[in-house]
Amino acid sequence: MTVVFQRTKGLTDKQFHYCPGCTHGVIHRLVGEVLEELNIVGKSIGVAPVGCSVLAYDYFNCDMHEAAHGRAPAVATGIKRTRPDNVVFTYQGDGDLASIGTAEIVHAAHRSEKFTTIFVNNAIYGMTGGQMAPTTLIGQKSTTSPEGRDLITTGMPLRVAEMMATIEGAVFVERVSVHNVPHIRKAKKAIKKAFEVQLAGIGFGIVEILSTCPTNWGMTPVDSLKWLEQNMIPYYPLGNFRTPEEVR
Ligand SMILES: Cc1ncc(C[n+]2csc(CCOP(=O)(O)OP(=O)(O)O)c2C)c(N)n1
Ligand code: SF4
Repeated sequence: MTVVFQRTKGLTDKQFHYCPGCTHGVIHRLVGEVLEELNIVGKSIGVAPVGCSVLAYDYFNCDMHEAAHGRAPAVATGIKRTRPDNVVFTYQGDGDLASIGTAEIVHAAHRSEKFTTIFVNNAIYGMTGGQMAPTTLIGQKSTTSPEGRDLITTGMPLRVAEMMATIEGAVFVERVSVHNVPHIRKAKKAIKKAFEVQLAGIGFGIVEILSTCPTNWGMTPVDSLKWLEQNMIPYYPLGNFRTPEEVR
């Protein structure tokens, strides 16, 4: 029988534990496909976060290392410096990277550590039950902002890609989304480019991916895709912020 479609070799056979409609699964698949297409599954080492994707170590078909909440860039730094021939990536949520782990990602970018970060921004703390994250939108309801996020008391949501773009060591910075098929395809291109930057030995690369959390947003999977498009993209504009000459 001719095989016309199969699971990417970049992922294991394990069934995802993610909620229905959660786009963590889509992003896992894109990363897995890129690892397979670049023929780097066997030499890659991923660093899993704390958050809903804590079990990423079960899903990617490469060596994986778990990190404490927000510390994946520090762990990735150690791994990449001691094993420079391996391809190293972190997979982090917005609570992990943009809150408790802000210092780690900022300094890793300033040092231009030669690893790749997949940053999943779903505008909320998913795993712990829907608390406000630094990326929660103004007016967005969460368990710790039941009336909606308030500008005066909590400030503006953090735009990570824009912040990274101010750091010269962040040599590849792009924000993408996975709310529909054309954008999923663009997201894969950005992820591939970020890994190519690492393979070329240039420096630190990050892809911010706008993602859904239907469970904690209190929406159906379809409505959450629409909500992302209508509410997140206006505040978190998509696009490339920096690409090194070598991989253009
Ligand atoms: C040091 C430490 N502080 C807090 C926590 C609790 N905690 C676990 S996951 C999480 C937030 C996860 O949110 P995010 O990174 O956005 O990922 P998501 O679950 O939305 O994918 C928090 C605060 C922890 N595990 N360790
Ligand atoms: S709680 Fe949210 S982020 Fe976590 S698996 Fe469910 S939908 Fe995804």
